[in-house]
Amino acid sequence: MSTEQTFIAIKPDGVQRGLISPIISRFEQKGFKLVGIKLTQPSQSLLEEHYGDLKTKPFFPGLVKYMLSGPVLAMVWEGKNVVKTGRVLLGATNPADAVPGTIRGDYAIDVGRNVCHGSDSVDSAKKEIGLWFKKEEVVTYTPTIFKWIYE
Ligand code: IDP
Ligand code: MG
Repeated sequence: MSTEQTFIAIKPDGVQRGLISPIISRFEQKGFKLVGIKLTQPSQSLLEEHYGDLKTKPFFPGLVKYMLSGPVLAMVWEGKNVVKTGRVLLGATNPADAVPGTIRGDYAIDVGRNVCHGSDSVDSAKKEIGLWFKKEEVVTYTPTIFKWIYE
């Protein structure tokens, strides 16, 4: 059984717009396992570290302000290829390029209000999970339906 994990977050606009349940549903219905979840107001320093790679981008101050504008639903999802497939479920960064059927394709218009975040590699997932979650906040269990999801 794959224990690959990814960090998925519903950004402040997604929380404010009532998109928590439809976004969670897509990951649940796909067959991925939820192993960590919390509604949290991230600090500026956490966000600056989370988006550290984008520090030099012109949109960085606006991105941090956007992410500070309200609570974020932080989650850890687990399963086979969950990092890559999680990004497919989210859709392209710019919702204008995100195909219908993806979260950003269905629920967003502007890149600066793209409702969700997903780790872009297994390494960044590990880093992000460590940043947003304490070790004891991520659980281990085996769903009884797994034999109907994995061959
Ligand atoms: P990702 O979220 O799909 O991984 P990144 O390139 O890592 O995309 O950018 C992080 C976030 O920064 C995006 O999700 C989006 O909210 C924001 N962002 C990226 N590019 C732009 C831009 O050109 N203008 C405004 N915000 C942007
Ligand atoms: Mg990214």
